[in-house]
Amino acid sequence: MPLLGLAMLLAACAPAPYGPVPTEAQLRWQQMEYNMFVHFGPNTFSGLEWGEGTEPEDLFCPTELDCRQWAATAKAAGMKGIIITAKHHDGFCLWPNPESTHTVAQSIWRDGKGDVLAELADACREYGLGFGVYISPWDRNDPAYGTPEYNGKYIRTLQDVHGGRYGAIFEQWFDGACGEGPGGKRQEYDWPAFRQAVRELSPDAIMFSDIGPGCRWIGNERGIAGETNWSRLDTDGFSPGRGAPPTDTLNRGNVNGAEWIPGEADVSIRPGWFWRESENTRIKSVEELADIWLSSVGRNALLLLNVPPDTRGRIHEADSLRLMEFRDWRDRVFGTNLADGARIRRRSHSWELTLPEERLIDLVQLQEDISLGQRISSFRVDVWADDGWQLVADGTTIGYKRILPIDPVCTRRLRVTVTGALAPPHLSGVALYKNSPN
Ligand code: FUL
Repeated sequence: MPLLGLAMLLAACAPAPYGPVPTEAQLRWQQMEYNMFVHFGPNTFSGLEWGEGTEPEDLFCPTELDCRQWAATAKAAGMKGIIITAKHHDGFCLWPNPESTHTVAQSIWRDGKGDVLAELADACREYGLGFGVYISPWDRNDPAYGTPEYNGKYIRTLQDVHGGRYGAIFEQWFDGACGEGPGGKRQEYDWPAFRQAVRELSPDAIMFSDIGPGCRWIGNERGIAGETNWSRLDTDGFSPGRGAPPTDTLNRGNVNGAEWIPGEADVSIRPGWFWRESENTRIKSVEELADIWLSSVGRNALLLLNVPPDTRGRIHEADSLRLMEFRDWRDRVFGTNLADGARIRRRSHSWELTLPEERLIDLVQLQEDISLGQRISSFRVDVWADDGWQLVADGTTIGYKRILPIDPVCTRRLRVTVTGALAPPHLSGVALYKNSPN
């Protein structure tokens, strides 16, 4: 049976949904797989990672801002969306936020008439990319920070961005950081009200935070999801930031978690989140990015790769070159599915593939139909060698996508066996690839 038949057979007899399942928006989000994170603001010009909030507005002055170049780069890199730091912890707003006096409107840039969000939202529309925003609740500039008044200002800030003038927003990034404001005080964040404000205006926006509700932080800033990674999480009694679940829980999810909250793995292509001249030569290699890919997208997470624009307001040549080299790697490896033309036989909980001829493989990709929930808790992969099955990989979760590196093996027959599942397993895809160049 050809591969088309394989997908059909794998999907035959769809079982009933089990446990929490993704919303349509979460399903679409998961399928994006790979998005661009953009850290841009006064820190781009000061070299700081966390601005003090006292920087003069005129510090922000990109000489050749070109959001179309960011979008063109993201598109060519194979990304599906861009999330920008509309407001980082220093409080500076990249749009003329009426709630703040620390914005592009008070800066010398374009005589105070500029709006980075408008320019980026337009560019994303033009290139068919999703447009998302990071709006930091922690604000080191706002004098009201640390008082009840601030929560209202923050909510109106969210409403200003989500109110429609930038079109649809696919993701709202809530950073959990909660440091001191200008008065030395910390804020008690009103998370339910923050979420409510976004939900009312952007019902389809995926809300990121340590505990969702749309997607969760993966527990580190290295882009590495757990080998076991459930898209389910228990959030009762937890809050974003200091009240978050332990990072290893965020990394792996909860096997019987009450809510569907898949993981998002954020990492920077450079050592820092913001651009610095001195880091132009410290961009992650294709090998490092490939490892990150296999450990994020390949472990049931979405990869959010930060590519910070420089003081011109352009993505630096060195970063875009690396993004294209990384895309070449993915095209080379994932462009040819070596399971093409395979015959498949299903026996109880195993799927046996017979390839048209012996093929050299070193990556096995498995997928579950997550629209029915995440069900598989353990599996093994064997290949036929000489006169018996030989184990080449085993693991726990699969989820939307699992890519398993294996020692290179030349084989015609491969078997995937589900050895543990919370409910009848439902594999939706098996693909085979070769990464090593020989
Ligand atoms: C962190 C922030 O403190 C960093 O500056 C950066 O924005 C990162 C993505 O999230 O919590």
